[in-house]
Amino acid sequence: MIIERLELRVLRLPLVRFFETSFGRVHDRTFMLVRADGGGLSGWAECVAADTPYYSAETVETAWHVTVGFLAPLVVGVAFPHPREIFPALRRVRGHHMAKAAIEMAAWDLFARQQQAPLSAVLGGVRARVAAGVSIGIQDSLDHLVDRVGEEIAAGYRRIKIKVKPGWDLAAAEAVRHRFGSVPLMVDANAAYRLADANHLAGFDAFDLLMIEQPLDEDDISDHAALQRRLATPVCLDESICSVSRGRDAIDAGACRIINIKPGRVGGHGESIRLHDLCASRGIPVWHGGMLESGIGRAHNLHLSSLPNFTLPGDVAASRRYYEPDLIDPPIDVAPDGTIEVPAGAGIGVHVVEERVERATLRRLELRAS
Ligand code: OSB
Ligand code: MG
Repeated sequence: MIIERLELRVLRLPLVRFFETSFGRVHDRTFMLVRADGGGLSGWAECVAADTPYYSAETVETAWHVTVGFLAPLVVGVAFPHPREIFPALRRVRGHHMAKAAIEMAAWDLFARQQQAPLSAVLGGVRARVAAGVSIGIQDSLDHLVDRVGEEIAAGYRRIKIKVKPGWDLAAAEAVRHRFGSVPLMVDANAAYRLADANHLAGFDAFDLLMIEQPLDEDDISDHAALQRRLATPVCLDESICSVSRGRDAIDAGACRIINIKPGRVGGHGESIRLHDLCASRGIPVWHGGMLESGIGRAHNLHLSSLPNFTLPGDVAASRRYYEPDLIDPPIDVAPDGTIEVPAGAGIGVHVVEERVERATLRRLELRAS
């Protein structure tokens, strides 16, 4: 395959509802969108870097800078036998996995469309529907939180995740447990704690949680291992798993019992498959994370979630929870049984509404082989 032309855009979409994590509240999402053209077809993907360096060091601006200056020249006009060859070809550029993933994933979509196959089939997926969970942000009060959780359970979601931070943690988990009994529940701290908080975090053990996600800093693999030894609740890592080899180190160290896979964080679909396979071989269940994606990134996530070791419900929810309208038509929806269909058409299998893309665009650039 050859990417003859790459189109980059920066888009801004308002969120249906604000989303708050331990690092702050957001009301909209600014992100880079990539379109890769080749052989008369187009592949699409979005870069999950945000406009702030709070979840990860990468931002929209670093992704734009690195893509335009360093990544695009390594891929545009270059023949690749398969999209899995792209990530290794970008090795000269250190880090910047979210920027690399956006190009790589657009290439996978283009490749699958050229094969006239759904992306899931090309990735090695085995499921036509995937189990959906939701991630519920920090709310203004525990009453609001309980109301929000109730709405999502009524919509059919199979697992509830609530965001926590110091000052909004044990009482939030307790309120949800108390009101909704045995609902599958987990918490995500987005690195808001220190190992010195281990006794406090052990308080979560009283609530029979599926897992606690990323309690400590991204770099703290050995601290996570020490924390896991003190908790009955399984630790799941998100931010820390910034590459396949970091995933292997975390498993070897006993830093987690579960891993959240986000293709943007590890460098795309090829690296996600390698991480998925590694986890399967080590008996570590995985689930698919979310980054408030538009329908384009969301569709990619559904295809990847159809791989066999995604045995836990992911943060792959209906588009209407995030953007209305979304960039795609029809939107992605959840069935009353809490599953979402993996789109069956070629590539990511969703229709991108180009007028909506155009309307949300803040900046645009076209790159061709020189
Ligand atoms: O930590 O999983 C996270 C959103 C933005 C950045 C980080 C995270 C999240 C979510 C939301 O939890 C998942 C989603 O609904 O897309
Ligand atoms: Mg997380």
